[in-house]
This record gives sequence, C-alpha cells and structure tokens, in this order.
Amino acid sequence: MAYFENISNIKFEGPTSKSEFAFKHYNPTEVVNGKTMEELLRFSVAYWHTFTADGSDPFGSGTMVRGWDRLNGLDLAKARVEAAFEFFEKLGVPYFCFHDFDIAPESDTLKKTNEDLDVIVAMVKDYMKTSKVKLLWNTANMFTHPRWVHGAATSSNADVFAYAAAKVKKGLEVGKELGSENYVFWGGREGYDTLLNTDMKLELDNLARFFHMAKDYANEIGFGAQFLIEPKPQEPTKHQYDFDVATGIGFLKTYDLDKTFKFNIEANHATLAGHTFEHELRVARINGMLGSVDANQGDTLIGWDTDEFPQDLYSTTLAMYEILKNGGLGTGGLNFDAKVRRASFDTDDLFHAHIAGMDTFAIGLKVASKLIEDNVFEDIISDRYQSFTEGIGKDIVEGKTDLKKLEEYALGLEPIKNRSGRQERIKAVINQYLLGLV
Ligand code: XLS
Ligand code: CA
Ligand code: CA
Repeated sequence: MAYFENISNIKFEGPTSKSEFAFKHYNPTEVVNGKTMEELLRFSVAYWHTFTADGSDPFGSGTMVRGWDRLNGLDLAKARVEAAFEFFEKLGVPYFCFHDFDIAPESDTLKKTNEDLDVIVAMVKDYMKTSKVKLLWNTANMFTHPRWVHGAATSSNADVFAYAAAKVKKGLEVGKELGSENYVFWGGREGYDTLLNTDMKLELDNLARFFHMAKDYANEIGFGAQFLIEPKPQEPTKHQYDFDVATGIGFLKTYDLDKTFKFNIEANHATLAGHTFEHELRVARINGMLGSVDANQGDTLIGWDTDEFPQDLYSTTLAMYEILKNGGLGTGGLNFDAKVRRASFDTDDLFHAHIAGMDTFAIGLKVASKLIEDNVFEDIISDRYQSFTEGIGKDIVEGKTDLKKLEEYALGLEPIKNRSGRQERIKAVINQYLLGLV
C-alpha cells in the first residue's frame, strides 16, 4: 500500500520552479567544493519525528493524520517501515536514523521487546537490500519508560544501569546488522535535578564505565561505527551532564574516551546552551571531534527544544562553512531531527518540511563554498591576527618567550594601538554573498 500516493519522486527543478514538490536549490548531482551535494550534505530523515510522533504536546493529544494511524503494536511498526521507505525513496535522501523504540514497540519485558525489535529489524534489512537508503545512526531510547526516572547509565539504581547496558548491547548488535555508520548516545536522563540527593562523582564514573563497556562490546562483535555523543544542556533533566561540546570534551578526556567518541551536534541544543550552532560546530572541529549534525533550528522566543525544520539561511551558511572547513562530515550526516508543527498535520507537510530543510542547507553549502573560495573569513582572520606572525607575537606562538622577556618588551611599548574588529562590515559582506551579489 502507498502512504504518499499523490507524491512522485521529488526532483531538482531549479530556483525559478513554482512546483510545491520540487527542490529549488538541492541538486544531488551538482558539484560544489569538489564533491556532489549528495556526498557533502548526506541528508537523513529522523524516524521518530516523521513516522512515530503524533503531534501531541503537554496540553493535548495527537493531531497528525497518518495512513498508519488505525494500526497497533507490531502491525503499526510494520506499516511505519513501509511508509518510511516510500518516503525515503520519494524524497531521495541517502540516510535515516532511529531509536530502537521508534521502529518497534517497547514491552514490559526486555525479552519481548528484543523479539519484536528483531522482527522489525529483519524487515528493515529486507527493505534496505532493494533501496539505496543507508542507516546513518541508531540509538537506544533510555528516557521514555518510567524505569529511566533516575537516569540510565547514571541511575541511582544498579538494576537500571544493567537494563541500560542490555539495551545498548542490543542496539550495537542492531547497528551492526543494519550496517549503521555511527552509533549515538544522547543522555536523555543522564543528569540530575537536585544535588541534595545526587552522588555526582559516582554518576559520572558510571557513565564513563558504561561507555567503555559499550566500546569494548562493539569491538568484540566487530561493529566499527563511529561513536557519537550528543550534547544538550537541559531538558528533560535540569542539569544534563553533556551540557555542550566543551563540557563533553572535558568529560571524554577525563575518562580516556576522547579517541572513542566524536560529537553529534544539534542546532537547537546549541541554542539552549546559549551558543550559536556554528559555535558548537567550531569547538568540535578545532578539536577534531565533529562527527555528525542534527539539522534543525530552535525558536529564539521560546526557551525549549522546539526541533523546527531549518530555514535560517544565515545559520546554515555558517554551519556549512564549519563543515567544509572540517573536510566534510566523514561518516556523519545532516539528520533532520525536526518535527512539523502541530498544526501542520497533513502528510504533504512532511515533504514540504524536508524539501525546505534540504534547500536551506543547499543554499548554505553554496554560499559557504563561495566564501571559502574567496577567502573571505580567512583574509579577515589572518589580517586580524597578523601580530602573531612576526616579532614578539611569533616568539609567543613558537614558545620562545617567557614572562620576564614579555615584561621587558611591554615596558618599551608606546601606548598600545588596537584595530577595529569591523563586525558590522563583515556582516554586510555576508549579506552580499547570501543574495548572490558577489
Ligand atoms: C532530544 C534528542 C534526541 C537524540 C537522539 O532532544 O535530540 O532526539 O537526537 O536520542
Ligand atoms: Ca537530536
Ligand atoms: Ca532536540
């Protein structure tokens, strides 16, 4: 059965196209910066928002109208797989991502949950044989069920830690079975609400023990996927342990896990941490730890995780700048961890949202590539830091000086002259590039 009957394969028609169901900017075969757009952007659909979520919010029940609504249990899970592959093919995305709990129902016992998961994984694997779509990453949902109330790997209850270990063991096996290129850990409930009842040191030590065990098991079964940590500052717990990339790096280095993990960076989580998307990408990039991206955007007027489809060209341009400077995303991709608004309940809206997101990143890619080709930021930055390429600055950078020598130098200085940072001028230049006027 077809779930998106009225939609044909989405094609690139160019910027002047008036068609609702066509790409205006994303042209998978167009070469930008030496690679095709498809190779550089590596788009992925998030199973949970697009096939599992129903649009419910804390004030009301689901609003989404979906062809698979009338089903339950495993039948529902199977229908979603059929719908998902129809959607992937029609949209022409190379990847998808899921939590175990998105693709198969969670039962009261682990045994039954795993059995159901096996049925659906076998079905997904079958579909993957005849489809070009690959698994970007999978993960374990360790935040929805009431057992995770005190956390998973950071729970105060050792039985919960063991249950979480069993879920991740299964997740790694599933990832291997489906050839996943990455494995994600988002610490949904790995944090705390009050220090009054929390042994923070034990929780962090346990989290590290958990990650080491996961890596050991992945090695044991020959699952070579890149491990990714996804930072988020708060929600659902008040203090999430993986607050942002910098905090994550501190944790990974402390526990000798920094060679095992890279980061999956979500735009909306960056905003919640009080950073820009490009800030988080930059911190990961300069530390060699930019792994993958959850491509969405938040709402500046709302203080929670709204997971909107990306439409901000300024942001995708600066994000694609970081990604191109990183030499691409490696095994990572741009995963639309984004949901249509509650009032956008038609299945057509799923296409509109993804088309808009893909076009928004395609524009970002093209503009970023032109900015790099013209050395716009590189020239500004090398000029700004020019004082470190000669004289005393060069000595500082090369470690050839010390406080005494610097004091001697400083005593001989005329009043120090600084130069303008020219931020407003730079922003005006970016606008010219965005408008395609350069
Ligand atoms: C929630 C997270 C989650 C992760 C995967 O805010 O974004 O969806 O991406 O568990
Ligand atoms: Ca995410
Ligand atoms: Ca989010």
